[in-house]
Amino acid sequence: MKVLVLGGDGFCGWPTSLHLSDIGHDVIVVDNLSRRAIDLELEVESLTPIRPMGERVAVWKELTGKEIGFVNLDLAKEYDRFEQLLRTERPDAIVHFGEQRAAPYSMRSSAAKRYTVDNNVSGTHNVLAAVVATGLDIALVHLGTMGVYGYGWSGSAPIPEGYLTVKVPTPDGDLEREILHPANPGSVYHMTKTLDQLLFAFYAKNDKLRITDLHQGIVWGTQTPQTALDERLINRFDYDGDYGTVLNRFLMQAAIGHPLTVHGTGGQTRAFIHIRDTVRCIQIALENPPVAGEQVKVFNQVTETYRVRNLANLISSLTGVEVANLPNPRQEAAENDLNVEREQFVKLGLNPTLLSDGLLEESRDVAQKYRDRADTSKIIARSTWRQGMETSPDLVTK
Ligand code: NAD
Ligand code: USQ
Repeated sequence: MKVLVLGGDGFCGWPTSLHLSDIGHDVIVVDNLSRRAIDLELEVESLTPIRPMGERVAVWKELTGKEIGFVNLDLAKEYDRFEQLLRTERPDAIVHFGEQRAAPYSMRSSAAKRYTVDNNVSGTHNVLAAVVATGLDIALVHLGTMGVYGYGWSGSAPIPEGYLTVKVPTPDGDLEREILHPANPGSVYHMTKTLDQLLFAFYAKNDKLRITDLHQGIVWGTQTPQTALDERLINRFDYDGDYGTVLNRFLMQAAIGHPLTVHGTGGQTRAFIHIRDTVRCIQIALENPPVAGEQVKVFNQVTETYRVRNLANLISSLTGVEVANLPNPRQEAAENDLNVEREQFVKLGLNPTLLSDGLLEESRDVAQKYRDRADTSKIIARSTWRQGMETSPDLVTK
């Protein structure tokens, strides 16, 4: 099938584009390279030396003979160009990764909050409006987040895959209804994902668009079989306080001997998935779209849950690097349990990659290889959820 990968230059989008191309799909990446621009703004670079998009697709063609198209386009600002692109290319499916995805970045200033809302909500709405305007039958797969559910709202009850069955009391007895799980975002970024959910619900109902929303956990790892084929195809590895996510940060910190930066007690429990499983899940979602008129299909794209301090202790025991308990720059529950339903992907053939499968070492080796590219002054998270919150000073690197 022909697939547009929106945000296909990013951490999840690039390996997904390669995977889909590898299995025979006709892939076109649409990306405005805003993530690379934010690196310049933050004066930080991916730990791995990612190549420009033009070189990436040229190397892929050189190695495999397969072509990946690239269109530099801003989804939030260039609606007409995007609609025209759909009319010209007539894709069978769209995978939508193209949003500002860092919670700390979304909280760092009024400008970053407004940018995140404008970019994510307008971009997603433009995609939906353009699909309707063209009248094409395009299945949309969107990357959402586990963070739409919030943490601890329903105690230890399992988080369902998108929908919750509730009982509404009436004089004639209880009515059973299925509703979208209540939204409980913990950052402006996560809030944009809860707004996306409403846009999807409306367009699935009103225009019978076929939409799948993947509520993905924190992605860890770097390489997939395709990105590992040649150093020029290497995937991005974010380690800085805004874009680096917790497990990859700990692996990078261990590789350079930096104390592991646990926020608070580390009692936060979060959901995780390896990048190799992300690309498989996207493939599965593309192969199992909803039919027209069906409600938005929601999958929890998660393979394991871990408490942050347990991850830190695991990596510390493997590497001997000490654990530092730092003031938490975020406003979040200090301790929470997380029980997530995740049967759908497994039933459809996902064979989960677990932390115990030996890939922790692979990611640490990648970090070790590029350790000289690390700027240790960028490691501590300095974006706070409210003014006046404390952050840690830089920690000395051994
Ligand atoms: P990323 O920042 O590496 O990639 C996003 C890509 O989208 C970038 O290449 C960026 O340039 C592009 N983009 C952003 N706004 C755009 C616009 N207006 N027009 C065109 N392109 C635009 O992020 P990622 O880690 O690859 O995440 C991809 C998606 O998956 C995001 O939507 C994110 O919310 C979701 N997700 C990521 C994780 C994770 O741990 N990385 C976890 C759960 C969900
Ligand atoms: N944390 C630490 N130390 C660190 C970094 C983070 O203790 O050095 C803690 C945070 O305080 C938080 C948890 O680890 O409690 C997770 O933080 P994170 O930065 O790894 O993940 P998060 O901000 O939730 O965002 C990431 C992606 C986002 C995606 C989300 C999935 O950036 O795009 O939506 O994971 S989820 O968490 O399931 O909502």
